[in-house]
Amino acid sequence: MRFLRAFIAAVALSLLGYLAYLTFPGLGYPPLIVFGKLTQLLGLPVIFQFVHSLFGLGQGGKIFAFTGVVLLWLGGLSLLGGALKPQVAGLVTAVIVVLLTRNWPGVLYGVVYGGLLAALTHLLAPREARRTHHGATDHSRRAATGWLALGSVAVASGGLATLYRGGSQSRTAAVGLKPGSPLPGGVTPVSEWYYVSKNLEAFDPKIKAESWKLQVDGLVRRERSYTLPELQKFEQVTEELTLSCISNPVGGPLMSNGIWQGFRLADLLADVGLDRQARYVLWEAADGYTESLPLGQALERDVLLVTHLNGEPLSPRHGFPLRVLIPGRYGMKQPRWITRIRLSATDKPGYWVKRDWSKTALVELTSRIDYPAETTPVLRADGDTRMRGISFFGSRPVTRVEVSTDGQKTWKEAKLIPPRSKHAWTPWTFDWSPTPGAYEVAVRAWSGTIAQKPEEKDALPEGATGYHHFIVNVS
Ligand SMILES: Nc1nc2c(c(=O)[nH]1)N[C@H]1C(S)=C(S)[C@@H](COP(=O)(O)O)O[C@H]1N2
Ligand SMILES: [Mo]
Repeated sequence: MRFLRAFIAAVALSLLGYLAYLTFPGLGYPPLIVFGKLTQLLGLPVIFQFVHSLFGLGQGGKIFAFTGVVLLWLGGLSLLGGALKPQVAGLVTAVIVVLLTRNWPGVLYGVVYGGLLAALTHLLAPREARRTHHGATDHSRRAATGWLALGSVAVASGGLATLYRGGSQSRTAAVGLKPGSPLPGGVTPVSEWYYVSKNLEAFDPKIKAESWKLQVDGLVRRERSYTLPELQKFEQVTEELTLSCISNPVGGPLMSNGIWQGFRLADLLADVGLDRQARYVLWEAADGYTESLPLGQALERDVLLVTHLNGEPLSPRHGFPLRVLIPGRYGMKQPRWITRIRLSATDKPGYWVKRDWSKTALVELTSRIDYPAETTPVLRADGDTRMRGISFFGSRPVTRVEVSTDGQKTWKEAKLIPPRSKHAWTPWTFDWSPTPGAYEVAVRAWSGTIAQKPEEKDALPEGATGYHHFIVNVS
């Protein structure tokens, strides 16, 4: 009973704390802080491999980890609240939360938790017990009612604040592709676009255009910040470009192709002027993600800062309001939700680089069979047997694709569909007329004399290599 009571108080405390965090992000949120520490571990190669072997790709492992943190947090608080007097439990909670958040308002957690515990103790006490200590009960009942009233006011205002925040995201008009107009072939709709984040999705930054600014500073002539409308003075550029996650296995789903719109980083850097000592561009994002790029590479004309994907402003999950695009690199080199660009004389390794992933993250030549799909590898001999897929090598051209349908004994050339941009993947088709039976299909590509690497290598640390191959059953 004591522990159930404490559990209810702990849940209420967590909800209040979360609403307070939504309203005042500066306060921090203890379960999130613990989770943040944990995801740093999740990024470590050994643990990363292990978690992915258990949960597959994508966010599954993170959701599991976050659930664990929440249970630990609620369980710990329930133990405290169940075993100790409300005042003492409140005091211990205050100390823990202040240490976690490194923020004095954390004391409030202790006060609210102690109050909730005291209030619930009273409300859930048996009637006889109340009657025997009449004088004291009246007093503590009033106190309990006060605590509950205060709690509901906090919940209500937090809820209103959340609604307000959700509704007020204003966006700039779409340029380039008209919104809702059909996408050219091979372009991935935003709704199907792959998604990878160091954060749990619910805690990705949700940025309001009005309060967002891009700070450009460090070794520049004129430090300054830009609002979103101010960035529109730069010449607008539209580019089709394929993005792939470095942890995508050969044939995997973490690769998409889109039409991006934005402006050149070089134009922005010219606007602030560069100091002679500047050697590196250091990016910072609203979620604490960091990355870097040597200045020489950053000044190339196809390094973009983009505001739109497929004719729409970036969605919150894909980086609203501004993300970096560096052709030829895996996604990890290209921060979303950027808030600051700092010019520096020295390098500062990025978020994943510090966790032993590739420093340059140059994409490997890779090929994927999309039809028949590896997940439903069945075909009808009298149906559609035309194989389809893509090959991709960053900004380098794919010049030849070969398909095998006999377990890599013989190979035949596939037909390439020329890409509209040198940064986009190359779609291909392959016609065959199989009779019923089982076939091991495979694909490989060339870029001039460079052949796709046949060695089956894991994504860590430089990106996966090997041929995409699986068995297809033809009926
Ligand atoms: N701020 C920030 N930017 C980020 C990341 C992140 O966690 N935070 N993840 C990177 C990684 S690993 C990839 S693969 C791409 C994924 O972008 P997408 O989810 O829009 O496809 O974003 C990159 N940029
Ligand atoms: Mo990634």
